[in-house]
Amino acid sequence: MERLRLAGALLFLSVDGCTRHQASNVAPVLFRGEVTDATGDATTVPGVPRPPDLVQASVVVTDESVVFHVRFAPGTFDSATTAVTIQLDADLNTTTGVPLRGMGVDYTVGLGRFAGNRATLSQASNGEGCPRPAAPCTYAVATRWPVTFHSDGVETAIARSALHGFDGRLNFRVLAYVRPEGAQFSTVTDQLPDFVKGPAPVR
Ligand SMILES: [Ca+2]
Ligand SMILES: [Ca+2]
Repeated sequence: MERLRLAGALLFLSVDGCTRHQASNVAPVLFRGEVTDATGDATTVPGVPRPPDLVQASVVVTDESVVFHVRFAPGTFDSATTAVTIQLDADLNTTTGVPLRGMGVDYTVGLGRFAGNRATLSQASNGEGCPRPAAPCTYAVATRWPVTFHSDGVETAIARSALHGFDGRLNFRVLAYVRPEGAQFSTVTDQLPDFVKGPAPVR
């Protein structure tokens, strides 16, 4: 038993050492934010046995990049059917961007269904329904970025320079959607943080 415990400790040290070694090769983290959400609180959707259930999201900002990582409860994420939108108030100014629940959303990051095998970075836009000087009410795809899918989630790295008016701090909220076969519209199944809470900070 003691030997097993020791082996476990050595394994832990070795993994930890590896992590530190890797970390020393990448740009230092300047700002970060991480939020968790309850498991089992996804909205029930007819025809969808296991609706997308968000459990964690993190944003890590370095000099060069902004890395987004979104995780789901086991068995509730399918990159072919789950759509993810990350709303960003990138200038921490509620009067710029699309006004939404305590944020002025300047950008959205789209992942999964609708975005395909890339992440889409879309910018708040004055569409036909909201000509200037009204506040923007829609988004236009600006750039696309590599994405990595895991069995329980998805991550992407976006160049920091792609976000204008961004000093490294932001507020964000993650929405997960699913569209049942034959349905006309997607349904939001979970939000992180929940709508009753404020957006998540990256500081
Ligand atoms: Ca959840
Ligand atoms: Ca804003």
